[in-house]
Amino acid sequence: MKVYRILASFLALATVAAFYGCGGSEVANGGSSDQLVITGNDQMRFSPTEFSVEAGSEVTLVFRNVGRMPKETMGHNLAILEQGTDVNGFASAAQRHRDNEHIAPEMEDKVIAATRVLGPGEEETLTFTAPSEPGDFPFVCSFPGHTQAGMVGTMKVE
Ligand SMILES: [Cu+2]
Repeated sequence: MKVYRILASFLALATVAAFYGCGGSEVANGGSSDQLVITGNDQMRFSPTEFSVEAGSEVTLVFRNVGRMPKETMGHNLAILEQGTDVNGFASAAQRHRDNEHIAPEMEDKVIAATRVLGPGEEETLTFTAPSEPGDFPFVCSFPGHTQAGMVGTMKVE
């Protein structure tokens, strides 16, 4: 599976550590320093809002919801979109598709890679091949209202 999920925010760190310890999974805090990690927070912001990848390379990206608010009202996803996608149009179409992780099925062809909607403390690892042509590719959180509120960023393909 490309998708890897960790639970848990409100649990003690020790519990989380125990999970890492027994799960044998590769993603953990304190892992390799060159790991690409993007966070989303309760203020509806990504950090960083820009990152670069090499054209055609295999990219591993961890998206982590570092907020505390409930998923139902402050869930976040991260969807990397094709160059030139109208991000507000994409987000508007996504609004009513809660059962599809807030991705409109008719716009899935615009999606290079996307996580599911994550609750507080959750994270997901995406693995995908970067586009072969250089350029700026938008990424958004398509949870209702978030793109419009500025939860957007840019993946630079170099
Ligand atoms: Cu969001």
